Amino acid sequence: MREDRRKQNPYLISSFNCSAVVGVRFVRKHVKSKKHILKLGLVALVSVFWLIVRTGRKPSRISYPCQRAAIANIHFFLLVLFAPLVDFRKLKATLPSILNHPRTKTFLMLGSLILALGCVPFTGNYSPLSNDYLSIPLNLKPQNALNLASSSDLFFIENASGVDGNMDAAFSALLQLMEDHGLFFFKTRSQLSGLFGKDDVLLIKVNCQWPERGGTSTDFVKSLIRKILNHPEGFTGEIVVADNGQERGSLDWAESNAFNHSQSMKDVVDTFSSYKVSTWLWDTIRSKVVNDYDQGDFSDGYVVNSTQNPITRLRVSYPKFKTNYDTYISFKNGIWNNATASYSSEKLKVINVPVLKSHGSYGVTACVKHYMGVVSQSLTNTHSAIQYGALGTEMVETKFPALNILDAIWVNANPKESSNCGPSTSYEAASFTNVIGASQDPVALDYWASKHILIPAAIHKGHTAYSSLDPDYAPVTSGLTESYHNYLERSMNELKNAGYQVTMDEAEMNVYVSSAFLQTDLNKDGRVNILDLFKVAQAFGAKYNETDGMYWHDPKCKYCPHEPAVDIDCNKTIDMIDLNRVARDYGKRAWPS
Ligand SMILES: [Ca+2]
Ligand SMILES: [Ca+2]
Repeated sequence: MREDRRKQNPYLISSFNCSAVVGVRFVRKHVKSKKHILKLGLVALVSVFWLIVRTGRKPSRISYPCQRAAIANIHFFLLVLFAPLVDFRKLKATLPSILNHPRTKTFLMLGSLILALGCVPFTGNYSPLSNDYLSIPLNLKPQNALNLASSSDLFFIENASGVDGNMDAAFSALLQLMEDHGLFFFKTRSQLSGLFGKDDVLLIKVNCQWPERGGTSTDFVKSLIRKILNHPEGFTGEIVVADNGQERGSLDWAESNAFNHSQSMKDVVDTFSSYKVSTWLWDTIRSKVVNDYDQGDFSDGYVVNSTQNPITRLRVSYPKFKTNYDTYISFKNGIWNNATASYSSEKLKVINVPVLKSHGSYGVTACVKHYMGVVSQSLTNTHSAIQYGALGTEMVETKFPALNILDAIWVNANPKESSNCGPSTSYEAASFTNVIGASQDPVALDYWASKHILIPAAIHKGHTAYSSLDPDYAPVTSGLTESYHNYLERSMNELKNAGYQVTMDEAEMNVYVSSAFLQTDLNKDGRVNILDLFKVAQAFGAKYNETDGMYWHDPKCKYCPHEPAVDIDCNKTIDMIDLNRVARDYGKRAWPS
């Protein structure tokens, strides 16, 4: 009997010291026990008292760890009290009586008190990510360049996807990380070195050639556009989302790379209808040769060089086109002003946003190979010249990207040595690495991402032969046209010769890594709050299962299995340590809103 009681008693609550908060097994069961609720209520009451006494007239003290633990106690009590509310079927039936119940009044009283203290409001959705969204552990390591004189800066954001694939937090984290190291996304009156001014024309070069996971994530592009439109001086410029899928492209795929598969690039653009945001599918002009605007030609089409580069065998080609908002864009020369009959090169900025994936002819495709969607294949047959470094020439001779932002959220990590190698990538073949990376150096970004994201993902998938993905491996793996190493190095040489800072040497790379969400923000709503405590409570006592990598109760509960992310200290059990970690961070948010 005593044994049973001990088993049922989940409240390993210490008093209001820093480390202790609460211990539970199943939240729902608690509600049945008035005695337990009384105990919790007592702790909550003492916590309230503690908060008032210790915080006094200094609200800043609310962020102290002890205060946070006290707030967590209070919230946990409220959570246990109102656990039935999580079950909406029950809610419907019990709502009228709940509202009149003394507990409700207590809840409102305590809630008001907490709000009055200015601590943690009850916000956010309880919308956990599904099991498909368990990212591959990568352990990206920051590093400092040994050779500072000619180094490239790389920025990576792990844990990038939020609720329903939302990438807003990832972009906030990315811009903050860049800014912390001297690269400013926004050009403003006070930050003239920033990349993008409020009235610039931004061309977001996406990959539109493939459905499913083969194209750039539309969640990613949505948050990128949202971020640009939030220019601190108010955005008055224009955004064009464009690509040449070389006959097979679409900016309106029914099966897109997105949390909601039906969200196409066009759907994303349509949500910003109060701004000048549009799409342009260059497939439609891929075979039409035109002259540029300064030659008096105003039709949309491709400008093609008459001569070929002797080293890389490229005949440079680039699109020129009028946008939905009557802006004349020459991909090489910039924005054409008809009144002054001149170009503004500086006003056009290219953001290069490829997907990181394996490639059946060239091993890996990312930032450099992505310029294959700038050229016209039908007019120049550039694809066969990639091996000589042609796309390096294309970047030099047309418009070099102001910034490359690599979509490594879902990657194709199946090497040439296996089946399912890219560039086409089905939902099933992709790996969820959940990272975005950015750099002004497309070569360094490609090099580092393939080595530290793509190869680990390939290993995680069980591949043992993956030299086709290796940026240091010069021999040509069977079936490839050229090795990844060789085409990347030849492209790099073209860029280097033109004076760009590019490198394939890790000793010349500064790598900065951050995360979109705090580790303890388990439901990824941007704040460590009661919903995160709830996740730990729900999984409390569950243990790691070697077979599926998930956490299970024995016997399994209604909510089994539980996400590995809840085991914050990775000791293979969801326990007091995890609860304590959440309590310690209680009220924190990763990025200022
Ligand atoms: Ca949260
Ligand atoms: Ca643990």
